[in-house]
Amino acid sequence: MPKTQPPKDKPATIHDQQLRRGAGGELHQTAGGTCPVMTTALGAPVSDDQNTLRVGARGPALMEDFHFREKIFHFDHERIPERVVHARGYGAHGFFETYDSLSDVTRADFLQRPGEKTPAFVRFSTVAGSKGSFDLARDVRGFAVKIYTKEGNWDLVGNNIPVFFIQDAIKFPDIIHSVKPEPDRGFPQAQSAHDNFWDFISLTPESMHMIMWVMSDRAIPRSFRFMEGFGVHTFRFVNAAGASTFVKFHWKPKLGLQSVVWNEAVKINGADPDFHRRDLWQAIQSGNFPEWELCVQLFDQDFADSFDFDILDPTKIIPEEVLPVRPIGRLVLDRMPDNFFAETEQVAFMTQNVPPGIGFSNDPLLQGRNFSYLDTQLKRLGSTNFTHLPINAPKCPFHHFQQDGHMAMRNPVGRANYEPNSWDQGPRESPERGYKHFPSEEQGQKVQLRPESFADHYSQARQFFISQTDIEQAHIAAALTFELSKVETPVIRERMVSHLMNIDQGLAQKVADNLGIVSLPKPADAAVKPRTDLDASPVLSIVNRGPQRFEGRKLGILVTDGTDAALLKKLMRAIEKEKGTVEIIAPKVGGVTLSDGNRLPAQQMLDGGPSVLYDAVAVLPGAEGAGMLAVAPPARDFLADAFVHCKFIAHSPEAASLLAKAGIDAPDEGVTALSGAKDVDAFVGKLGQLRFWAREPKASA
Ligand code: HDE
Repeated sequence: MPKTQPPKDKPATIHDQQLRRGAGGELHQTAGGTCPVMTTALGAPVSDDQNTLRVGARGPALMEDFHFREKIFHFDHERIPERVVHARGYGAHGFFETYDSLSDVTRADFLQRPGEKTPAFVRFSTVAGSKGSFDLARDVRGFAVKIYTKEGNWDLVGNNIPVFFIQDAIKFPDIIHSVKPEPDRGFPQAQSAHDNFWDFISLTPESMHMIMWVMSDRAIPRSFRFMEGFGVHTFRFVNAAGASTFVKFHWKPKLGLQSVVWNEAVKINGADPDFHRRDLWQAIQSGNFPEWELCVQLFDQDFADSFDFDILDPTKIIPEEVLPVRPIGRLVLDRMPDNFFAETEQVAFMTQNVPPGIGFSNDPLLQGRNFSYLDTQLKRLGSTNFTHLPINAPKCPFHHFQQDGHMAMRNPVGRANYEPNSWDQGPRESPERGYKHFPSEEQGQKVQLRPESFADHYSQARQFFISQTDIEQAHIAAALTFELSKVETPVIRERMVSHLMNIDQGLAQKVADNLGIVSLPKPADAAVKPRTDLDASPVLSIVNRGPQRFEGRKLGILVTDGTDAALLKKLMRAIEKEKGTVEIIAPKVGGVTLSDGNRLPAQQMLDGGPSVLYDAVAVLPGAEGAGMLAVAPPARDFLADAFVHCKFIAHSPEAASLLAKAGIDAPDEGVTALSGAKDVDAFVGKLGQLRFWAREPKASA
């Protein structure tokens, strides 16, 4: 045997031997134990995964080492292109349950039988940021739902905002380029607060309604679980007789709507960039399955003709007060993917995935999307066979003659790969069962023309603004001020204010003042005179429609050694009864010793668990602990932030001095001193309001 070779079954050196041992020094289990033998991708057993094949222990590597070559080759190719938009997303499995038969309006198979459950997968996302960006960007959220029906997949690829920036798909690359990092400098990441975005927007009046939504609290949701979703476009339902009904889709969260405030969002991004995905993960893993109702607005051509705006214009809504929504089923998310990449990353949503009974309108944005999504999947997933991936494949039988291509996993079996054929093999079309496009009458010249009926860009922007509470209006003004303050070119800021003049004079004045614009510009030229007669639509406000319960929310309790065990227990029980969750924050993550001598482990250490991670907080130090917290900056921030973010705060009598240190000199009704059990009920009774908004004008002044 040549000298350079180790003895057959033994590691060469003591060091080499150590490499094969686990952290505890024990040998990894092998064939005889629970772990399977490692193999190459082709199944050859691997004997050494610590060392490349070399000529001697210190010699050059050998090309012959196929295991090394295969391992590195595969690693080098682990990334696929991220989505051009909606790159950062998080998905979950669940089901859709039908309430009533909708056979009168649609032949969609999954909407025929009350109580029927159909498997579903949902991916939530931000739009602008790259895959590794943070969750609390001010941005639209994607709300893409795939329902695996027995007659093919239905993808409702929606957003958490019911309108869009543009009216024609041809402008999509422009709006997206403008919001993405500027091409010369490569920043900012996941932010609309920069010149290019506001330059494009200020030159695109049709975006004004969407801008009101994006500058509102809708763009900084507290969690995916507390967001609405919208199909945005007008779609069609088609019934068995071939009759069509227009339909708009809405997802309504069972736990109600909730957002964070901007100062909080900025801090959450530092404290936990994965705040939204962690929230969904924790909710589902703990059995608190998030749920939404699918609601529809159904209408016919007569309604469309009589409505104030064009139902094909994706920058307009139909207010629920004008056309009520009807719940038709519920979506429950009850299972996380086994593997993020295989499912959430590789899922391919496409607006053109519709089963019989659901069809399209002529909305020019929807028509454009129907082209785009197929292209993007080919680029991203690399093969026409992306439908073979389990997450994308239908769960019903399917038969066709498509074949070959990269990574084909299924090909037609038998001689026939075409039809008609004489071999009596393969599938045949079915005029009865097959998808039929709605035969709408269309005529006209070939033109590149924006319809006159799309020309009103301000009236619904104003309607959205006046539908908000004072608090929410103030947030919109603050968001516009923040964003435009990051715009370096004064003329762009002024141009935006000139648009705001057409929406609401007060808003325009406030933003101008905040930006230091001395004299108000002229209102922007409007193609159609903005209307001021549209009634407010109170359902558009988040604050107006609070859930009045704490269910699904999280209380952060800051404790120290000596915390009153009985009080803590009472508080934790009360929150549990409300179906909320509790997280314990302590000076050390190992926990504290309570007043009764018991140890309580913590989930966060003080420095890692700021109050921005919670919906409400309680600060319950013991006497000694209170003194220690009073000189700890993170404890002061914990309280000061909770106060400024209008959270409900409970505190033990010992924490009074800490409140003063945090600048809370005049505790209001949102701050509850817990001196006994009855105070716990009073505190928990308030939590359903989620925030003590009455504090905000003073606290943020
Ligand atoms: Fe998308 N959009 N989009 N979009 N969109 C994509 O498809 C596109 C639009 C939406 O979680 C891409 O698979 C065009 C409106 C969601 O995987 C791409 C236009 C709405 C997702 C694409 C729009 C959406 C996408 C990129 C203008 C709300 C994420 C990756 C006409 C109703 C889906 C991909 C997921 C993704 C094109 C406008 C929602 C490039 C051309 C309006 C939720 O195909």
